[in-house]
Amino acid sequence: MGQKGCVLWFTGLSGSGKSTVAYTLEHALHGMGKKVYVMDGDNIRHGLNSNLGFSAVDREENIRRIGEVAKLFADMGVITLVSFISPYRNDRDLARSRMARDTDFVEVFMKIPIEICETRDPKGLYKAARAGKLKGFTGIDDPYEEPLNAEIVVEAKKEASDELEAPEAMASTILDYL
Ligand code: GGZ
Repeated sequence: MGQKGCVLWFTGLSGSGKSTVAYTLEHALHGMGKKVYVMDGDNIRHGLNSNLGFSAVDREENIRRIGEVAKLFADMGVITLVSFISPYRNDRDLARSRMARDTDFVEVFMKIPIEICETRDPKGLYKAARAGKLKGFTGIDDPYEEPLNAEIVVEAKKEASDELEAPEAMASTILDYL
């Protein structure tokens, strides 16, 4: 019997750690001999979706295409980790509804306060958004609709000293669920 595919759909603000946790999880699953793939901005927004920006319409189309590709991967038996802000509840629900009947769709909400995401700000995007140089940035002047029924909610640790261990700890919480 081949492996059964599924979709783990990470959603959360820029800087919430979606891709970091997804790649940590990929590494762990790979070590267990699983077929696993991460879809994120680097391999999708630069390729398949390079004609899309960040308007509401483009974000919707971005997520729609990603959902369709994730479905194909899952149909092939791949554990598919999807890492995009995916700010609209309706778009995430639509992706979920498109999966085959026997495909598990696990929504993982990276519930990290914007203050923490903003402190990380590796690309200086929050800073630019606060300065009004970048318009329509999620969480600043563009909406993020929190999931109401995510299968997994990942929250930030209170102590700063836990910061380093966080991705591994978060990934293992998700592994336990799986
Ligand atoms: C949000 C933006 C924007 C705007 C560029 N709003 O931290 P990053 O850089 O690597 O992650 C963000 C990424 C978001 O792309 P997604 O495809 O995940 O978004 S969505 O699901 O809403 O379609 C950020 C960068 O692109 N970025 N402009 N205006 N994030």
